Amino acid sequence: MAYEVPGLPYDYAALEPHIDETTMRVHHDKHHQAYVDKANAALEGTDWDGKPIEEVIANLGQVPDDIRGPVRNNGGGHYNHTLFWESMSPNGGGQPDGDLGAAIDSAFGSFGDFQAKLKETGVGQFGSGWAWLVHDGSGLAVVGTPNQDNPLTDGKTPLLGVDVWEHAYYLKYQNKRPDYIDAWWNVVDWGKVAERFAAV
Ligand code: MN3
Repeated sequence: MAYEVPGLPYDYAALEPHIDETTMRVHHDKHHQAYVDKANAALEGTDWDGKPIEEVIANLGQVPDDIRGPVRNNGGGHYNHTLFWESMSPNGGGQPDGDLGAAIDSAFGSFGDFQAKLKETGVGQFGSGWAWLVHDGSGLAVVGTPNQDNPLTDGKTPLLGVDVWEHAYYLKYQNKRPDYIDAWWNVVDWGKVAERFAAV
């Protein structure tokens, strides 16, 4: 079955003022839709047609050469954005407690140190990409990826990602990517991140 853009679990304007409604409409309805359409077109008629997107992204090396590039970019775009929408909530913000909070303290020193590292990774990503909190098999780590690449392809499990493509923030924040990341913390759904962590 072809991929579809999942509906947002909240209203387009629900993340205001941190993420503006117009950005959410264009980002979700236009950008994500384009990734889905192009991923579907690339995979149609291949053995990978209908496979869960996680499986495709985790096994990119096995995808046929002639479609690997489009699948990497657009399949990655579909997976990354699906995770991104689910990682935000109008009731988000704050910081995680429980096992996830303890694991962040253990890996990075403190929640503030973790935030600084993720921000530095996102701000430092040249051009378009993502900054991620991942589980790398032994513990938590922060990594960056260019374009629509995803840590799954490197065998890591993404727990949280921030989209640092200009389309994610330019209408409201223009060139101020650091300000966008600062604001984005206010909508992070730590309950969702904790669920992913518990499942690793
Ligand atoms: Mn995006």
